[in-house]
Amino acid sequence: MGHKVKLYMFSGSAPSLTARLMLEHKAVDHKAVHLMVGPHAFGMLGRGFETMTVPALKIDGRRIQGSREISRALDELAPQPPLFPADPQRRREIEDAEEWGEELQDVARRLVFCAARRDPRAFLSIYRHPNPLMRPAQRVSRRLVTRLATAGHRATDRAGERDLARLPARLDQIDAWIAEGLLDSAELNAADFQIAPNVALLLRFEDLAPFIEGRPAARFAQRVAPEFPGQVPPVLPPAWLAPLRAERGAPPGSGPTGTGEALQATAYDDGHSSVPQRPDARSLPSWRYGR
Ligand SMILES: N[C@@H](CCC(=O)N[C@@H](CS)C(=O)NCC(=O)O)C(=O)O
Repeated sequence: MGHKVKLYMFSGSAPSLTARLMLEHKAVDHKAVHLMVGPHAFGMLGRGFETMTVPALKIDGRRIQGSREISRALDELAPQPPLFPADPQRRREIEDAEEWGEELQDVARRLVFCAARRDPRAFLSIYRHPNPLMRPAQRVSRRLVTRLATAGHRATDRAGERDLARLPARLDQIDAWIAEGLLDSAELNAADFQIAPNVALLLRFEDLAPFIEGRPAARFAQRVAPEFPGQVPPVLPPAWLAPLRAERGAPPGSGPTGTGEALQATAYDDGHSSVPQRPDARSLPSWRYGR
C-alpha cells in the first residue's frame, strides 16, 4: 500500500490499544510512537494535533485524533476487513455501541486515577513505559500527572464510586451484546475493538477482576485484547465495591477476595491517601507492579 502511518500512544491507554488492535487487524504497517503519560500532552500539541489526547494517527502527514475517528479513517485506508458493516441499520448499531464504549473508556480511566491516588504501584504499573530509561521520570512525575489527570478527566472519588455502582449494568450490556452477536462475532468490528480493551483494563484491577471473570465480557476481552499491561493492587475502598458484591448476591462486606473486612475509606481527592490497605495488598510482590 505504501502509506506512512504513525500511531501516537502510551502504554496503559485503553483507546491507544483500540487503535493498535485495529491497525493490526487490518495488517496496516505502522510505527508506534510511545509517549510518556503526562508530558505526552505537550508532545501532541507540539506535533500539531488539535487536542492533547492519544490515540492519534498520522497517515502520510494527515492527522487523525481519537479512537472513533481512527476506526473510520482505517476503513477508508484499508477497507478489508471492514470495521463497520455495509448494512446501514447494522452500521448504526455498531456506531452506537462504539460510542457507548467510549464512555466505558472514561469509566476505566477514572478508576485508574482513583487507584493511582491511593497507591503509586497502580500508576507505575499501568503506565509503565516500555523504555526502562523513561521510568525514573515516570516515578518523579507520577504524583503531579495523577493530580492533573484527575482534574482533566474529572476522576474524582465521587465519580469513581458512581462508576462502580453502574458497572454491573454496563457489564450486563456487554454480555447482552455478545449474546445478540453485535460483539464477539466471527468478524470483529469497531465496537469490539473499542469496548474490549476497557474490559481488559478493568480486569487488571485486583478489586474488580473477581466480579468480571466468568462473564462472557471477560472471555471477549481475553479474545480481543489479551494483553493489557499492568496490575492494580486492591486499593479501592471496599464500600465502593458493595454494588458489585450485591449483584453477585453476597452480603456487603464479604468480598470475593475473602478478606471480608469493612475498612473505612479515609482517602479523598487531595491525593493523600490514608486508606487502610488490605493485608494481601502489602504482601504482593512488587515486580507485579513495575516498581
Ligand atoms: N475518548 C478519546 C480518548 C481521549 C483520552 O482521554 N485519552 C487519554 C489517554 S487514555 C489521554 O490522552 N489523556 C490525556 C489528556 O487528556 O491530556 C478517544 O477515544 O480517543
